[in-house]
Amino acid sequence: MGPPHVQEVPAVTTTPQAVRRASPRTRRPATPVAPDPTTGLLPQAEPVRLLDPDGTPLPPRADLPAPPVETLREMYRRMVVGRRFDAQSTALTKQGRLAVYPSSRGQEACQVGAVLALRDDDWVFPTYRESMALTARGIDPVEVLTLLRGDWHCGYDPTVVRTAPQCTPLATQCVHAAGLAYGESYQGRDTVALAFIGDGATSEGDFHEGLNFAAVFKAPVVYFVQNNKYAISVPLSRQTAAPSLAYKGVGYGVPSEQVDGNDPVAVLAVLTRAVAHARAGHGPYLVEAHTYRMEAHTNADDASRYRDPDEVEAWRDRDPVARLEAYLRSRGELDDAAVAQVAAEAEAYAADLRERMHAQPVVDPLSLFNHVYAEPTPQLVEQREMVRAELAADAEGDA
Ligand SMILES: Cc1ncc(C[n+]2csc(CCOP(=O)(O)OP(=O)(O)O)c2C)c(N)n1
Ligand SMILES: [Mg+2]
Repeated sequence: MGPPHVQEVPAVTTTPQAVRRASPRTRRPATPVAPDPTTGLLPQAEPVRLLDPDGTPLPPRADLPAPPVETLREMYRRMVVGRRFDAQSTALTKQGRLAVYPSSRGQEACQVGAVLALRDDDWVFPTYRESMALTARGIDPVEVLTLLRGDWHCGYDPTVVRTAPQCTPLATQCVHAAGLAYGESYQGRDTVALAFIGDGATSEGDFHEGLNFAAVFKAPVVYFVQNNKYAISVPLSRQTAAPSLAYKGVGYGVPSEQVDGNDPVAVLAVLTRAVAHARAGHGPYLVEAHTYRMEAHTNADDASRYRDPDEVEAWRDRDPVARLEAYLRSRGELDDAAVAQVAAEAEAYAADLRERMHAQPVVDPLSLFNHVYAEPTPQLVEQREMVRAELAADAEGDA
């Protein structure tokens, strides 16, 4: 018998993986790919920008409708008037008419953009830095500056102008905004609350508690961080190791975006989208605007002790007012006459403010004790009585 017929083993031309795929017995079900839970929550890697620093428009974006040009013209007007108001307020500190003034020069796109993204019946929760936003909202500038003159806790009626008192304790406005927005939606109204906050204040617990509460209860709040690079003398690099402050939203399930805060068109477009998100019932939204504080923290601070003048100069080239003006001029929406008219309006606004702030305020010292609590505490009643007695003794001494 000859040797058994040995069938030649064919050369292996396929990989073991391919064999496994071909064999029904060994085929494994494809591992399901879990959806990325951060989808829609993380900001873009780079801040949104729609205008170059010289005002040249960048390609339009399908996901971000450009604001109407008439709104941009109005934005320009309010930014110019706002800048003049800001300079006048700093001057009033030097004339002894204001105790202190925190300037927002350089942050005009954020101050005015936030106001224009809202309806008049929405609520604003400002910090001490937002005097310009408040006047841009139409609140009388003397009423705005009453707090900084030290005459009264708040010069305007928050319920009438739908604007909370300016907060000096950092980040407390974040929880106030969450509570108000939740209350409004609970009562079936579609009001949105926008809370301003600084870069430094995002380290405060109240910022995190506000975000968390708003996210869990879908409160319609826009948290708007103006990252102006400093918390008094503390630079951002000593404040956070996060890739950007907008990344602080994801941990709470809050969608966020970062935007070039000196690009007025981008600021308005991003905030308009954020407000629409909140109003539609999707809960809070976090926006971080990258901007710069051109002046010192307040008139009482010397920024040259901790800031390189070259850094300040570099930001001067990104001026938001000049940027919007250049853009509107290039579109034929603004000419010399219109620019002069807005400048004249700003001068008249400042002159009126000066005149009224130079008038001696009439303040009742006892009003200091009003509205501190709904019901005054025994200590307040006692202190009020002490002040009253002292005033009476003074009056007797004068007589
Ligand atoms: C709870 C609390 N801690 C500290 C302060 C003192 N303080 C006032 S302003 C400020 C810096 C805040 O910086 P940032 O949040 O970046 O806002 P910016 O002033 O730059 O607009 C600090 C520490 C305060 N007002 N409240
Ligand atoms: Mg800051």
